[in-house]
Parts: sequence; structure tokens; C-alpha cells
Amino acid sequence: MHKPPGYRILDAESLRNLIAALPLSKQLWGKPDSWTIEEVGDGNLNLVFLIRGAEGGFAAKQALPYVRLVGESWPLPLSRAHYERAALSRQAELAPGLVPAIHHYDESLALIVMELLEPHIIMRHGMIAGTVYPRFAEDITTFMAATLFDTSSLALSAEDFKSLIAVFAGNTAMCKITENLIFTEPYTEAANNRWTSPWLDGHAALIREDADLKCAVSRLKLKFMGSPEAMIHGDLHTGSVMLTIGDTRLIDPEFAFMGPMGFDVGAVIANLLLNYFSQIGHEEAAGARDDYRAWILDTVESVWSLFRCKFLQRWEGCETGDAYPAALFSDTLGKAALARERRAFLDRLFQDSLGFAAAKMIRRILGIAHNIDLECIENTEIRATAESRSLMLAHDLMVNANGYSDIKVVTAVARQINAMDPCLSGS
Ligand code: SR1
Ligand code: MG
Repeated sequence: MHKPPGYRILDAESLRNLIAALPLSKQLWGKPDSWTIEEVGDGNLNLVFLIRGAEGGFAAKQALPYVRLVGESWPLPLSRAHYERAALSRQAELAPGLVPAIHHYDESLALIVMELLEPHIIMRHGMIAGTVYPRFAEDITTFMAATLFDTSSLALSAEDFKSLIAVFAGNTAMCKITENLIFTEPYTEAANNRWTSPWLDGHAALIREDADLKCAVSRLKLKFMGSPEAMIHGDLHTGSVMLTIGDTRLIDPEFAFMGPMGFDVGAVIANLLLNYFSQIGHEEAAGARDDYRAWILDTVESVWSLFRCKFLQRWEGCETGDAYPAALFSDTLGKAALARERRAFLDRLFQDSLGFAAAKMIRRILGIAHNIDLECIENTEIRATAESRSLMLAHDLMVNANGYSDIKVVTAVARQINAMDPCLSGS
């Protein structure tokens, strides 16, 4: 593994010295030894420090040369910080106000010092607590429509589009994580896999034996590996969202590359649905979270319908992309054909998004990296009920995506599955 000269793993004191020597330290006020610095990273990969002075603060994220979740036995290139910075910079231009500002970048330390988001919290935690986020659907769809449409060949010239492919082409190690952990390992007897045993043993075995499902997930993997449609965030789950009631920021695009748009849209839908099914483990009495469940499913519907609308609007107002040259569609018949073409494109993207959502739900239950939404349910039987309901929906979404003509069908089926007898859904 390549470690740039000068790379060292930081701790609070070495970070204090490093920041103190930078001009941005003035924004913290007070002497460096008065700053508080704590390492708070709870993700799978990196160190995250919060640095607070008398008047302000920063967040500093450092890539480790290995996967934090597993340790040094699983090396991982530091270059992910380079791609994260490249993606964050591009996202800041395309979706202003929806990503944290970068204040300093040190390539040799794989360190990004950025805006401290306070009092924002990770969305997953807020949803476990039952907090409604009224801005979320608007903000996430603005982000996805802008970043996905504007980095595609629907908006860009052929030259600019290919340059963007080149910018992210080296992020192969991060793609490989996704290719293995999402599209392969949950469908085989991989050493990394784990699930809520013994309740889900049967589910896990059925998934390993289901040839149709394995074809469907491999079709999605093919699309992930070979469809550079747009610059995708690449890991857009609710742990990559920091928010308050009135402000939403998307963080952590270290998996960014030119990939299929549906991978991002599907990640958002999947993580909302996983949280929906997890609510049985968070409510104080049966039904106490029903209003919250309704908000989650409304949000799932809004995410797709607002995204579709905003993406179409961007396309309708854009004549710069080389994929559909404006000159071919300038007459009345051409305009009508292009309008139909746009809708057909969105229909295909919807199907892709449901497939990717399904893959993301299955990996969080049977693969290595689980979601706190489900993991924090201490009663294993209740957790298994939530997980098996999630698997039931995911399985159907993946093999039967064409049967879901509309996002409201997805939420209706989720509601039905959630109402099933726990014994049926947990067996
Ligand atoms: C071993 S890394 C596992 C997962 O963590 C990240 O958040 C990605 O989702 C990745 O798949
Ligand atoms: Mg992350």
C-alpha cells in the first residue's frame, strides 16, 4: 500500500500542533492549548476529530491506511481522502449549502479540515429517536438532482464528461469494497458475513440458494461496474447525512466515482426503509411510533417524486449535454419525442434505484457492516423481526422490480409486510 512521505496517524495533540501552525487557527480564537479536541469517529473507516476554540470550531477527517472496523489486517488506500475532497468540491459548486465547506486539505496526511456542523446530528441517530426532519426530502432531492444530472452527459459535453470519468477513475479500492460487500458477499458463505442467528439462519440460507436473486444482484453489479452515468456520492446512507430541523448536509463522499445514478437514489430509499422496519425496536409501546412510520413512508414517496420532478426540470432547461444534442430535437416532433424519452429514462432510473435499494438493505442485514438502526435493538427476537421484514421487501424488490410501477406500490408493500405477524416475518 502506498503511504505518502510524511503520513502519520494523528492524535489530538499532533492535530493541535498542526492546526496551530495554519492561518485558519485564528478562526478558533484563544491559545491552542485552550482548544478542546476529541476523536469522535464512529464510522467504519476513518478518524474524525472535533476541534473547538472559544469562538468556533472545525471537523477534521483523516483516512487511516486500513479499514477501522476491522483493523490493520485490511489495508485501504489513503487516496480516498483525495477523492472525497474532489467530490466535496464539485458538490459544493453544484449543490451550494448542502455539503460542509472545506477549510484545509493535506494530501500527504490524507486530512480534510472542514466546517464543524453544529448542532447537526447524524440522521440515523435522529431517526432512531423518532425525530421528524421536514426539510430532508427537499434537500436530498435538490442535492441528488443537481449532482447527478449536472455531472452526466445529459448536461456535459463529451470532453468534460470524460474528464470527470478520469478524475475518479482511480478510486478503485473503494469501488471494490462496494462490489464485494454489497453485491457478492451476502449471497455466499463469506467469512465477513454475520446476521441475527438463529432467527435469520433460514433467510440467509434461502438467499444463498436463490439463483434468480443471484442473477438479479449480479445484473446490478454489472451496472455498478460498467455504467459511468454521473458522479455519484457512492455511500449515501443516513449515516452520511448530518442535519437539524432546518439544515441538511451530505458528508463523506469518499466512495465517489462515475457510476449509475440509481445507486445514490437507492441508498437513500433503502436506509429510510430499514429505519421504518426498525421502529418496532424503538417504540415504547406497540403503535407508539405509527405517526413516525407514516412520516418515513411519506418521505420515501417524496424522495422519489421530488427527485424525478427536479431531474426532469433540469433536463428540460438544459441544452448543453452531448448525449441528446439539442439540434436533433428542435422541431415539434423532436421536442415531443424527447419529452417521452426523458420520462422513459426516469422510469428506467426508478427500476435501477429499487434494485440498488434492495441490495443495500440485504447487505446491512447479512453482510459485514450493519446499521445502528437495527443493531441497537437489544431484544434479538424483535431485531430479527425487523430484519426479516426488511429482507422480505428487499428480496421482492430485487427479483420483481418491474412489478413496482410506482413508489406508492413500494410503500404499500412495506406497510403490508410491517403489519405481518412477527412469527411469519421472523421465521
Ligand atoms: C468495511 S467498510 C463497510 C462500509 O462502510 C462504509 O460506510 C460503506 O458503506 C462500506 O460499504
Ligand atoms: Mg462514510
